[in-house]
Amino acid sequence: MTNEFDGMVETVNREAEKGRMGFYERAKEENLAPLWRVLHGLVTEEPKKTALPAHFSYEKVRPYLMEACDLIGTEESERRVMVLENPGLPGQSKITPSLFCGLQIIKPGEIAPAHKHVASALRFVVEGSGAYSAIAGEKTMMEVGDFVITPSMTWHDHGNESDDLMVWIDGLDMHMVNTFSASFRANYPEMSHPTLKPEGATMAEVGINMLPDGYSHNSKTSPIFNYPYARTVEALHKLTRFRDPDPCHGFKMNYINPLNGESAMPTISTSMRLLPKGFSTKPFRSTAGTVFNVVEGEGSVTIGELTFTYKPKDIFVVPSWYKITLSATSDSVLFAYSDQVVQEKLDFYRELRG
Ligand code: GTQ
Ligand code: FE2
Repeated sequence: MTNEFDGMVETVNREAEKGRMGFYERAKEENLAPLWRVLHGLVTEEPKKTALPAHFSYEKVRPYLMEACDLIGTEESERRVMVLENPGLPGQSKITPSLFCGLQIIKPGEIAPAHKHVASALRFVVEGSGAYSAIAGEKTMMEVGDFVITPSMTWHDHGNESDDLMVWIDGLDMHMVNTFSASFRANYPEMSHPTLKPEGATMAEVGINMLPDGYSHNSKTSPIFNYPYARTVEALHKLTRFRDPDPCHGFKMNYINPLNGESAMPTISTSMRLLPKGFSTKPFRSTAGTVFNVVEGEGSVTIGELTFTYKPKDIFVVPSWYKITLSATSDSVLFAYSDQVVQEKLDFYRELRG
């Protein structure tokens, strides 16, 4: 599959290489390897296009979620999640080289047991109502379109006290954590973490542009762990009355940590955008690998050479350096998450408009 000249510097003479093979073999014995055979594969002229554009139709995916419901419980599985794999990265549980995407399903009466880990997680609710996620002993009830955060190394369990199934997207950064071999995890000794704060406590503390006197918070993640859809979509619609849409992004709002104005999560950028009916975006590309979920509306998205039509609940993936254009046939509200914030912190991020 990989040929031995893959990634080899064009200037290395293939004939001359034959005379060097013995040297390479002896060097290998000492765990040494010549850079000149791999240099341009390591330091590429443009981003490597390993991940591919992909579209997951919720209509097609949902029956598999239902089947998983019949086949395994949340106690045995810990989390009943079907992983969305990038077709260019099979078997790696990656939706982009740095990000995980899964669809988690929880039945009425079920509990997904409490655990914690270094990886941060986001939940984006796709279907159902009235299941909760409990973060450090505070429950939040979830509705479609809500964006919920599980910060690094924070106890969390999920439960469904409603009569309906609930499905949400799990976005995690564990591939970043694992790149640095920095992963730890632990299970809580009981199924659920004890309740320490009443529901809505954090919203009262930090959700109204006020802080309790003497409040302190020492996490790099926003203390707000549920950004309800109702408030987000209301703000977006209001913006359309007095602001111009960005030609490439439409009306786009980023989720932020209200304490410092930075990204709500330290490792994953999150946003919601509104594309009014008939709006078509100008081409845009960036080095951020991005996962989109359609909350409302229909339209089409072109990613590189591929065009997909989208409907509510569909998920699509825009890998690094693929050109994206969106065209809304009805008012469209799109959630997105990406590795942009990490790339910005590390000075890797690049974008091109047009
Ligand atoms: O819900 O805690 O999809 O820890 C992967 C890892 C979900 C979770 C995932 C997790 C979770
Ligand atoms: Fe977890």
